Amino acid sequence: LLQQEELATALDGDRFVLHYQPKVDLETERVIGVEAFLRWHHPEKGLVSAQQFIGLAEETGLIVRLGELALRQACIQVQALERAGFESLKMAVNLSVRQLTDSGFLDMVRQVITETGVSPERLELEMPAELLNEDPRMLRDLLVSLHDLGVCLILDDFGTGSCSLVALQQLPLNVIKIDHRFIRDIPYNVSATDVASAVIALARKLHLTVVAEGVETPQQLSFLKTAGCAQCQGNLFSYPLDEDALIGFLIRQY
Ligand code: G
Ligand code: G
Ligand code: MN
Ligand code: NA
Repeated sequence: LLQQEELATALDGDRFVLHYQPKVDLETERVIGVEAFLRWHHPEKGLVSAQQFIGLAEETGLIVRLGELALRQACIQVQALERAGFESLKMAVNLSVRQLTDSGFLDMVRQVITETGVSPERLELEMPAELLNEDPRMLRDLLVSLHDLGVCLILDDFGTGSCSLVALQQLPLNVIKIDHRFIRDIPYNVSATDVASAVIALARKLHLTVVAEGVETPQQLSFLKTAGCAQCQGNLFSYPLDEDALIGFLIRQY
């Protein structure tokens, strides 16, 4: 069992890294960005995935420090990719509600952008769909401030939980991501294919870019292309890769 103290010690000891999953534009079939996922280099357990510690980090509040570390690392990686010749790739960073509602969040984002010198347009912030359950005024102020910084705003896990269409239309969001649970059941489950098509059509009407995550098969890819999905990511293209493997993958692609 992973414990709070162990997590805090790992945070002090700089035991966390990011892995990056390529995201592909379906029209050009080229990599246009990556999504960063936290991983913990654990002394006994080896590489531990975020799924096994993000919940604990959220409950204990350690996610605030851990999230800052992830954002900084992601921005540093953008600069490294730029030096390696990949000058237009976007970097998506996952955020928890606990971080987004922290009073210091906006200043932290500003500070990290300034400190690392990253162009805000290269940065994409992924917000969980459950964020839309927060107080509407607070939410609007937060998203408008983030949007004003010039970063791209992604609504993650779309289709899970409830989401007001008014909010979807009125908040300064740029991208919605169809949750991998819908993609998983394409093309054999009619309700999953119906949901995916409907979300893609809705996103286009609202002038939002739509991304499908968790794409694993050529059948899913061809369904999503036909339905008009703009971007895809998933194990069909690549698992999340460490820094060196990502550069290798990109070099082979280009
Ligand atoms: O890739 P993995 O199965 O480990 O991801 C599990 C969950 O952890 C996903 O929901 C993902 O969004 C979340 N996650 C991964 N990295 C981060 C991060 O840097 N910050 C936050 N807040 N969540 C993350
Ligand atoms: O919550 P979020 O959407 O950020 O997390 C996406 C999750 O999906 C992560 O845990 C990531 O590791 C995982 N993932 C990425 N690609 C695939 C895939 O092709 N199939 C499956 N099943 N999961 C994936
Ligand atoms: Mn995500
Ligand atoms: Na998701």
